[in-house]
Amino acid sequence: MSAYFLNIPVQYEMRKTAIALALLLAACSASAQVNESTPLAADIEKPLRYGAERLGKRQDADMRRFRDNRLGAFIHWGLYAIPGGEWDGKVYPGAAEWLKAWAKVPADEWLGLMEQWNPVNFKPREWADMARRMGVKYVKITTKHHEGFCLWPSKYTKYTVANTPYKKDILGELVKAFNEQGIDVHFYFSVLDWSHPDYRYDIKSDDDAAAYARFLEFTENQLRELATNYPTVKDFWFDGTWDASMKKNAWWTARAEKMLKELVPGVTVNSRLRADDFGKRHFDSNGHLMGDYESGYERRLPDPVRDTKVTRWDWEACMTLPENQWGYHKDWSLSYVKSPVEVIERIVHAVSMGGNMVVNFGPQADGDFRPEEKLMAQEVGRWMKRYGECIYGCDYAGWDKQPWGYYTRKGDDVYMAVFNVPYSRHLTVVTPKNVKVTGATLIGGKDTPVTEAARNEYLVDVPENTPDGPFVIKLRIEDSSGEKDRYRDALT
Ligand code: H76
Repeated sequence: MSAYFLNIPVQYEMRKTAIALALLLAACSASAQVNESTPLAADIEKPLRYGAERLGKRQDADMRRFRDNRLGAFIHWGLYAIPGGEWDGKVYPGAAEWLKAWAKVPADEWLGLMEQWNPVNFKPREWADMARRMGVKYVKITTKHHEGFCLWPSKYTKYTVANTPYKKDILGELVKAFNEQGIDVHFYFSVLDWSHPDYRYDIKSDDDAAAYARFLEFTENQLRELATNYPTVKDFWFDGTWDASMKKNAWWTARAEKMLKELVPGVTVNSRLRADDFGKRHFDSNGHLMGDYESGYERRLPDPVRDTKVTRWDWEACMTLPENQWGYHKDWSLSYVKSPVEVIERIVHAVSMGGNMVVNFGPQADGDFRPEEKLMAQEVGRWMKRYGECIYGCDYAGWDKQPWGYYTRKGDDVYMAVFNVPYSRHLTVVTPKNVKVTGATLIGGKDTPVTEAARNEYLVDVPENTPDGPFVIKLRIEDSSGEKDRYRDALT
């Protein structure tokens, strides 16, 4: 059996053993000269206390569920929804949830917005209905964004929903409503907290160190509170972890992840939380992913041709409809706003490269959604209802990208999600060696002819009477390579 079929941890162990042996031999040899078999420094893994805990993808049931869900929604809801990008009569074009920073509003003045927090049109069951109809399998909710205002009644700060006219536990109501619809709830949590006097951007003195130590204890308390009070939470998605203070306290990031995993068995955690001994983030100093999935693709996606390395790990991207508005902003005319088809394309693009896609909503201060988001949810839902089988549980197909769109794959089913119809009305498919295309069917429609144009090259006719917009063709294939494991390898 070649090393190709061994899973990564085994390879890693073997490599470590080989390195140790080589080092031992080098040390024992009387003339310890540098020669060809002497390992180069670059080949030796740096010992790390706070590096990756695992090599390769997690393959337990909770991780598979996270992965198979594929489509999620983000909800950015906080005090920033009240001013909606406008402060003292001036509209700031930057991200609405950062308005406090753009307009240089002092923390106490900003938190004074709590007196106006009274979302009279907030109907959690309608939110959950909308999410279900859109076809999302999970929702990531901002428990606390950078401003520090908590959507749950945290006992560790006074800046929470409990101390607003609304009073009720928004997070609790949402968890209940989404879970009742079978939708998983993930918690967004910002470590960066503009409301807390002990937060530090960097540690430059003993005083800073003492303050930040108190801050980390506060943060840990809040995380324990969330994990304990809402035990159905499936994921923690950390943000606001990029400051020097956090990089200098990498030990804490490893500890927080460990604590959450002890409190909530199976819970997943994004790479953005983590830093290693050298302050290296997401991937440790040996190049191994920390946390359970990579979370760096924010408002962008990996290139389908150049960046196929992302298929080696789990990852999740997130996107906004405008260029960069997460919280509610009253004026969406200030930037490009994506159409529902563009959202669909990004969902397919992510899945075609083995990733998840999370589409953002920034609810209004009254608890309702703006019309653009309602329309988008409806259009995406309509598409997902017909073509969702090329999304849920699907993965990277490993076939060469073609200009008409994207492949996804589930076992032996290969899907073609077609976004561009060529003038020829023939869709080129180039298969790997030993894989034949034997038929093609429009999802929700009829079979469409396939012609073999050359060895491993097929022309799939654009089906007659395709509906408007992107459509999906399911291919029947014959794989005579006897190496199905190769695909399984690409799909894991
Ligand atoms: C920068 C930044 C934050 N990360 C995104 C997910 C939003 O929460 C944005 O405010």
